[in-house]
Amino acid sequence: MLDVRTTTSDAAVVPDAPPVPAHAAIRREDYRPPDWRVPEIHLDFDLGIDRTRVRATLEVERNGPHDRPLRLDGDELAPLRVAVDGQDAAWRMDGPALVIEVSGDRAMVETDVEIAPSANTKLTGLYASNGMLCTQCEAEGFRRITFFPDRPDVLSRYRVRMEGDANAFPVLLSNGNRIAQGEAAGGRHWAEWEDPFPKPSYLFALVAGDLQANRDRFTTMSGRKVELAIWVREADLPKTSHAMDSLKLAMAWDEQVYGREYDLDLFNIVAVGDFNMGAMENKSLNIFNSAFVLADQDTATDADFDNISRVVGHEYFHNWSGDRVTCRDWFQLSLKEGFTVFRDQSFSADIGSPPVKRIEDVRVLRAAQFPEDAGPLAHAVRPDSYIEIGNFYTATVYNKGAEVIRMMATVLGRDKFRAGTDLYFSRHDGEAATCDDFVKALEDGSGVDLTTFKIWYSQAGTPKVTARLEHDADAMTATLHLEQHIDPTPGQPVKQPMPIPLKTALIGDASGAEIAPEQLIILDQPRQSVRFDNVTETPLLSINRGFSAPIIVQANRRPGELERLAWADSDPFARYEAMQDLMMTALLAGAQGSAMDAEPVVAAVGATLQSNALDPAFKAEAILLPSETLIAERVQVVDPDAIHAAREQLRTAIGSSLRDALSTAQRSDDGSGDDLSPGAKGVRRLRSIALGLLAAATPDEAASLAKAQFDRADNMTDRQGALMTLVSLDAPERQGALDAFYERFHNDSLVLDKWFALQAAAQRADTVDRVAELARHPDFTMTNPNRLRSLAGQFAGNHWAFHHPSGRGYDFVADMILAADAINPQAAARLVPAFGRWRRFEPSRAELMRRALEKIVAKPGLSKDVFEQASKSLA
Ligand code: B3K
Ligand code: ZN
Repeated sequence: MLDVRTTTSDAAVVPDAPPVPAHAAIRREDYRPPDWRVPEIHLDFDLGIDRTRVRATLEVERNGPHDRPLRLDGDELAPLRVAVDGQDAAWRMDGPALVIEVSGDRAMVETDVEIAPSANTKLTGLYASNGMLCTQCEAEGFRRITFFPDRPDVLSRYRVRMEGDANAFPVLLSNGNRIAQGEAAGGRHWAEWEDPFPKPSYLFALVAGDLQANRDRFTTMSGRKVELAIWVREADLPKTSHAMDSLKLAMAWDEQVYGREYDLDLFNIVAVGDFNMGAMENKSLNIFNSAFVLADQDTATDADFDNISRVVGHEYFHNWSGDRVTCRDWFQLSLKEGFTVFRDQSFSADIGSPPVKRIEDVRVLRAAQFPEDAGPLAHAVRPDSYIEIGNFYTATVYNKGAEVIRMMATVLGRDKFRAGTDLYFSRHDGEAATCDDFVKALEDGSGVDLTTFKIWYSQAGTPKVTARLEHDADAMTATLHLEQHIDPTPGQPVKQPMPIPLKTALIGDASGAEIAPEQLIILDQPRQSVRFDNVTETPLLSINRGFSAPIIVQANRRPGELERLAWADSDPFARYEAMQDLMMTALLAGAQGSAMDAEPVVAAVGATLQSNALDPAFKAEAILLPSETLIAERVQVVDPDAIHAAREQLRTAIGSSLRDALSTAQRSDDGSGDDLSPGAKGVRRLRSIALGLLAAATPDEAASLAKAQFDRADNMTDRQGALMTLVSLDAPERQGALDAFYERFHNDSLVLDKWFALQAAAQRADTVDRVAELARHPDFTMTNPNRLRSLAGQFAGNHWAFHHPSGRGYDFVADMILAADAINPQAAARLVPAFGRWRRFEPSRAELMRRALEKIVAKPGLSKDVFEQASKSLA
C-alpha cells in the first residue's frame, strides 16, 4: 500500500507506482545510475540511548535529464519535517521510502527523524550496546538512521555534528577529522567531524560512549604522522596491544606490497560487544566485534590472536580496496571483499607461515564454500539477483572471490599483478567500480588478456577436474589427460568450461626428486592433454600445487602413489593434500560400509610426526582428519552415524598405533604461553590434536592427560584444547573442568562464548539435549550475536550431533532461527544454510530437515532474510 501524504495543500503528488510485491528480488541487469546525486551531506545528531533525533541536510543534484522525483530510502523511519530549499515541502511515502518532488536540478533537502537506538535489536543502523551508541550501515543500515539514496554509487562528503550527555558519552567519534568541539548547556557537549573523502553511505559511522583509547602513532612512507587509537571500555585496555601491533604491521605491509599509504591524520578502531559480524571498514572509524580486538594470553587462543591480525588487516586494507575505490552496486560486493580477503590472506601468510596459512585458507574454503557452491544456495561470485543483500556476505563472495583474484595473480606473476592493481587504484580512485573494471585494470596494467577468467565471476559451482597420468617408459614421456566438469547449479543448468590454472610437477617415484619442474598448465577446454619429456623414472603426479585453483581434483592414482607423495612432494600443500586424500580414501570406504584400510594413513601420520624436517604447525595440519561435513560432501547418500563411526574408527587406529609419538607431541614443553611465534603456536596446536587422537584410543588415560593439561595451562590455547577433548568424553574430569572454566571466566563474555561453544561442539550422543539446556542457561541470550553463534551456530556445524536421528537437533535450530528472527534477522538467517543439503541425506533425515525448513517458511511475519534462505533451500 502506498502511504500518500502531503504537508502543503498545493503540493504536487506523484502518481502511484504499482505496489512492490513482498520480498521481491533485485536483479543485477536492472542496474541504472542514480537519478539524483548527493555531493554533500550534513548530519546533526541529538544523541540519546532511547531517542536520537537526526536532522539531515542533503545537497542534491539531478543526474542527467529526467523528471523523476527524489526518492530517499528509509527503513522504519517517519519524517517529522521535510524541507526543500528552506521551505516545507510536499512529500509522500512509497512503502518505506520518502518521495519528494524537486523542481530544479539542484536543491537543499532537509529531513528530521527520531530513532530509538535501544530498541534496535537488528544491530544495523544506529543502536545501543552496553551503554554506548554505535552504527553499522553496510549494506543498507544508513536508511535506518536517515532518509537517503542508500546505494553505494552515491558518494558524498560528510559533515557530522553530534551532541549528547557528556557523562554518558564522553567520547564522540565519526569519520574523518574532528573540526570542532565544545560544551553545551545541561551537562552536554558536542563535536563536529568532517570527512574530506567522498564516500557511500554504507561507510558512514558514529560512536558515542564512555571509552578509553590505546593510542599509538604510525609514520607513513611519505612521512605523514597518523594518530592511531583503539577505543574500548577502560577495563579492556590491557587487551588491545595485539590489535595495535597488527594495525601497524598492516599499514606497513600495504605500503610495501601494494604501495598503498594511509590518507588521513587519524585512524580509529572501536570495539563493540554486540555486533553482527567480524568488523566494519567505515572510513577512518573501523568498528569491530570485540572478539576481533581483545586478547591476552589468559583469555584468547592462538587462533584468536591470528584472527585479530587477519581482521584488523582486512578492515585496514579496505581503506583502499573498498573505501577509496568502492562498489557500483551490491552485486559487485566481491570487488572489495574478494580482493580484500586475498590481501588479508597474503598479509597473514607474510607475518606467519605461508604454507600453513594456505592450508588453513583451503580448509575454510572447503568447509564453507564448497558445500555452498554445491547446494541450493549456490550463487556466482558476482550474483545475478538477491532478495536480501545481507544474505550474500558469503564464503562464495568472500573466499571464492579471493581465489579468483589469486588465480589471476598467479597467471600474471608478482610484478604484472602489481602493475594491474596500481592501475586499478589510480584509475578508479574516488569511484564506484565493477568487477569488470577490476579485471580490465589488471589487463591494461599487465598487458595480459584475462577475458576468459571473467567466467569465474558469473558461473557458480566448483569445477571437478579428473586427471590421469600415462607413463611411457620406453619413450621417456608422460602424458597428463585432464577433463573438467561442473554440475548444474540453481538457474545455471548448462556450464561452460573455465580457465583453470594448475601448478603441476612430476616427482620421481624412486628418487623423490622433481623430475619435471613445476609448470603452470591452464586447463581451459573440456578436455586437454599435456606431454612431459625426459621422464626418466616412474612419475608421481603433483597437481594443483599450492591449491592454484579452487577446484576438486579427482586423480587416478596408482597404489602407493599418495603414500609416496605424502612423504616426498616438494610442495608443502601438495604433501598435505596427499595426506588428506589418503585419509579420505579410508574414511569413504568406512562410511560406505566397506572395510577400512587404516594402515596407509597410520604409516603416513607416523612418518609425519617423526619427521625432523617438518615444523609442528605443519604436522598439526597434516595429521588433522577431514571433518565429517567434508566426508558428507563426498558420499552419495549421507548417513551421519556411519560417517561418524568411520572417522572414530580411523582416529582410534591412529591413536592406538602411534601412542608414543602422540604422547611425545602432547607432552612437549616447548613454547611457553606468552610466546606467539609460529613455532610455539605450532607446538600448542599439535599438542591438542595429539591429545584428541589419544582420547580416541585410550579415553580414560587421555582424560587424565587432558585434565593435567587443563590445570597446568598458562594460556587459553592449551586450556581450550584440553577442554575440547574432555567435553566429548564420559570421564569424571569432564564436569569439574567445565565448572572450573565457568567459575573463572563467567564474567568475561568472550570467554564465556567459548564455554558455550565447546559444549555445543562436543562429540556426544547427548549434545542435542545439552544444547537445549544451555539455551535456558541464565547467561544465554539471543540478543548478542556472538552468544547465539557460540551455541546455535556451533551446534548446527556439529555434524553428528545436529543430525541426530530423532530430528531434535533440527527442531532446536529451527526454533532458534524463528526466535532469533524476531530480534535480529541477519543473525537468524545465518543459521539456515545448515539445512541446505537436506536432499543428500538418507530419507528419514532428509524428510525431517525438509519439514524444519517448511516450518520456518510458514511462520507469519518472517523476515526477508530468513525467508530467502529457507525458501531457496526448499526449492
Ligand atoms: N564489509 C563488512 C561486512 C558488512 C556485512 C554487512 N551485512 C566487513 C568486512 O567484510 O570487512
Ligand atoms: Zn571485508
